[in-house]
Amino acid sequence: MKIYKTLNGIVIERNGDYYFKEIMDWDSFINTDPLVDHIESVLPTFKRMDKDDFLQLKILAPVSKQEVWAAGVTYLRSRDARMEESKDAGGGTFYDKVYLAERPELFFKASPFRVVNPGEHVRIRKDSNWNVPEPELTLFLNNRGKISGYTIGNDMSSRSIEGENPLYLPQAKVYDGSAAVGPCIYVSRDGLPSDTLITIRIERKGENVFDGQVRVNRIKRDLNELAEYLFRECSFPYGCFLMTGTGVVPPNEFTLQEDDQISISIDNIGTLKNVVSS
Ligand code: DO4
Ligand code: MG
Repeated sequence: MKIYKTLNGIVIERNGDYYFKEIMDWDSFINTDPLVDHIESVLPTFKRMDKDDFLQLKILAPVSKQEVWAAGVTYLRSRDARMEESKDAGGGTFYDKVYLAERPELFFKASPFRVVNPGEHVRIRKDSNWNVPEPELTLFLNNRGKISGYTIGNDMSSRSIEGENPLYLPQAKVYDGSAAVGPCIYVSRDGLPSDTLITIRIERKGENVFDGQVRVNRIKRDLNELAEYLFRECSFPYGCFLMTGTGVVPPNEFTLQEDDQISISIDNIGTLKNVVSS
């Protein structure tokens, strides 16, 4: 099942059918545990709607009061790319070490205010000349720290700023329009299959300029372990979103440009589309 936050209320998609309710308390709704059982029990109080009507609704990022966090260097491809971009700054070994370390890299990515809705503009920094999207499976962790659903995240990043000095990570990662999340929260009793595919396409003036993909089972870390580390010394009364790291990095000569269209798809969840602006 998929849960959409829209301007008018909540939509549940189940087996291709759409159900709507004007519920405004998103935070309580998504923190009910177990979420799948809650949705099943309240679905009869929702009104069935046509797909065409659903497509007219303004879909928002599934974020209300939740912080967005991110894990880094969880795939080999990310480790290699960071080691390369930071070699002149002497940062290379940090990434190698964190890839192998017991403690994962976790960083604060965005307050809700900085999260961009599906279809809207993600940004590249004006003081950065090397910018990439990072397509990431994103967990919804409820206020008990349990993985309760899955969505798609784009961890927009400045490679020039992070590469100059790893201590610049917050500036490379956190700025207005640096995170997109959505289009829904996917919930399932069985979680996600381990061979779930993440794909990304970047289009420029109607042409594909980058295509990449990775399967979730290439990740080095267990998803529950990432959640456990995040909740060790942080509480999240409304739950939180955790981007789980990128396994796709465009070649070094690639940088995003204004008006590029980014589409990130993950099996079972859907596609998150955004346009780039500066
Ligand atoms: O270490 C820096 C950030 C890495 C990251 O965002 C990723 O691997 O996805
Ligand atoms: Mg990332």
